[in-house]
Amino acid sequence: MMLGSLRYGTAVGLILLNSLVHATQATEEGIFTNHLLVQLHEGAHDEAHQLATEHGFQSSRKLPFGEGLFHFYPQDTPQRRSKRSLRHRQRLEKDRRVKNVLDQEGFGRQKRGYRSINEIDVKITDPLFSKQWYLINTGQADGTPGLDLNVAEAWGLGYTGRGITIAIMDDGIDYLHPDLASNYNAEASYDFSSNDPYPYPRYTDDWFNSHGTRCAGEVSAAANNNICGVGVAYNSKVAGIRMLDQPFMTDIIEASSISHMPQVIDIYSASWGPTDDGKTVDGPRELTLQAMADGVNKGRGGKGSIYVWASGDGGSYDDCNCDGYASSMWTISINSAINDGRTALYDESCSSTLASTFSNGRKRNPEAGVATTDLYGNCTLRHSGTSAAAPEAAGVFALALEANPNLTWRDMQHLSVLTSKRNQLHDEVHQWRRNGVGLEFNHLFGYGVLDAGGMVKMAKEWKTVPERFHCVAGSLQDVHKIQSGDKLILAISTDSCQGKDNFVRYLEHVQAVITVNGSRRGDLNINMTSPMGTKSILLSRRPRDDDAKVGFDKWPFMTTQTWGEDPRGTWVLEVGFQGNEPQRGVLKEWTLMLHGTQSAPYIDQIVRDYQSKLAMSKKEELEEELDEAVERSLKSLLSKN
Ligand SMILES: *[C@@H]1O[C@H](CO)[C@@H](O)[C@H](O)[C@H]1NC(C)=O
Ligand SMILES: *[C@@H]1O[C@H](CO)[C@@H](O)[C@H](O)[C@H]1NC(C)=O
Ligand SMILES: *[C@@H]1O[C@H](CO)[C@@H](O)[C@H](O)[C@H]1NC(C)=O
Ligand SMILES: *[C@@H]1O[C@H](CO)[C@@H](O)[C@H](O)[C@H]1NC(C)=O
Ligand SMILES: [Ca+2]
Ligand SMILES: [Ca+2]
Repeated sequence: MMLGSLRYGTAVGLILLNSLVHATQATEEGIFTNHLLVQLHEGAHDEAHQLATEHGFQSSRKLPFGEGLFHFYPQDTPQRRSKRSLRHRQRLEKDRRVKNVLDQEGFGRQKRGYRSINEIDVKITDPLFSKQWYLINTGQADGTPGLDLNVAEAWGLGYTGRGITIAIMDDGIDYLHPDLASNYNAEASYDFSSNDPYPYPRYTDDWFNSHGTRCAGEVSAAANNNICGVGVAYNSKVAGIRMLDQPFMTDIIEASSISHMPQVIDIYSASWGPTDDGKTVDGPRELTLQAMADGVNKGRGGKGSIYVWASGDGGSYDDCNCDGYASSMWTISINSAINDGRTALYDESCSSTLASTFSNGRKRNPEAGVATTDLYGNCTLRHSGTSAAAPEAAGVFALALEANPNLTWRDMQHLSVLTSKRNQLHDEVHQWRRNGVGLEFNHLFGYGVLDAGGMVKMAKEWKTVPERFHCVAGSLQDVHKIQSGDKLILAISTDSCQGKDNFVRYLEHVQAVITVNGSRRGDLNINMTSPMGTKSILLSRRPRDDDAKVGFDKWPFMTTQTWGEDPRGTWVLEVGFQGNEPQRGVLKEWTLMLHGTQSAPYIDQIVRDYQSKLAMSKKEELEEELDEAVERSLKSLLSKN
């Protein structure tokens, strides 16, 4: 590692100067080994071995650097000692052949990406804690060690969600559960399914309504009460918003839920959406859209409600850009990885996903699921789906909000982009790529897995990002025919409203509002490439979607993949059909909407980001990659500003 080798080089230089100042300073914990660094006078080099054995060492080894430096090593293996062996050393120092003697201090270096649970200083005794591999992954249930939310680091810094309220919008919460009761925020809870203040789940024999209770435990289950496990933010408050348990959803119920007590509730977690049947295209209706807009603009005293959304369980047959909740700019859409870093079989991919957390493994191992609270005071090891992933993210965001309550809804997205990690995530279908400012992303996992430690550290020092602007970069409204084997390619050249008040120079979200139909909607496939060369797959093939009438009507496809880029230049849209049968269709509109800032979002903090990225990384290679990525984005931010 860079730091280690630097320090080593310095130490040798100091010895040659006969200065011991720094060397002793580094001995923080007073660990002395029985290895000595011995400098011999010229002419005595050949006698090193003899000298070593005379003084009780096993042998000596000439070091390839420095002048006349030898390593005197002992008979036994290195040991931790709290006292120097002074007698040995003094005898050696008095020998006329010896010019200088220096103890070798012992210090810690850890293999990156691996931590033993014993090395992590978390004092949690709850019975299921060791099964919560998504919190601390030591390889339980055949998982990959180190592949976790890195909550231990955030907890170690003192952040446990204190003072933050997360609402679980779901089928209710068993608020009498002994692991949830102490963290339950009754005032902020409500039952919109039956219009009363008690969102208790309705009983069914098959425990169908256990979803909300399981999600609540992932966020706010209490620590050290000897019950189940712990939540990601185990000192946070959890509110229950029961809204899924009635025959039909209505716009009023949705809108009421996501706008419930926005000055008390900080984070709303939703693990639901339009049917994941691979053929539905649906999103929030009028009231709900208005409620969301109000939430991000006025919630939390104007800093904005944080909406966390599960990206969907439709698997490779679905595309979460067809889910208007997950693909909204106002929600943070979260996908899931399993405990060995692969995608879950039910994961949908799309360009609007921002980051990922964890859900149950593909393996049969019964402990590879998500351990959490269950109905009627029970615990479970089997919570699953992207349903399980969104509350974990809500918990991580609660930790970040505790670290810095000033974070806006956009700050939270920027922090997610900057601190999420590729770690050991592996998508067999889509490559990891870098966008035009060097940020690494994946079409399914977004910017990677959330890193609670990295997030709270960056959150603590974070300065609110500059004002957001919106620019309509262009709108093509001519009718274009599309048919199989002959894809349509369109271009919009834009200056991104430069010279106007609403100039957007550094991108956050990009929306492509598209009206298109086809003889088979599911065979449609749309890509969009930014001026800096980042291709977002706006719509993948959905083999089960056989709509031949409705198509997409002014549908806002969204991408987060061009985050930080300069939008000026030519955007290219490619529309085609995939699949075996010949299809035809018509595109009637492509409107390109750019959202972002005029001034560089991280100009005040990018240097610090650069350092914390290095400090936070778990693997050396990752550090180097991030190093380059941040350097590149720094360069581009500076040169183009
Ligand atoms: C749930 O808890 C109740 C009460 O402690 C217990 O009787 C029951 O067996 C548990 N059910 C399951 C499925 O674990
Ligand atoms: C939050 O904002 C207030 C007012 O601007 C400021 O005094 C405080 O230091 C900020 N807190 C953090 C953690 O940045
Ligand atoms: C698509 O829209 C065009 C123009 O409105 C219409 O003529 C055509 O029939 C539609 N095609 C399908 C498959 O619905
Ligand atoms: C979109 O991109 C994907 C992945 O690179 C590619 O397989 C597909 O053919 C592209 N589709 C169009 C219409 O360009
Ligand atoms: Ca507990
Ligand atoms: Ca879906």
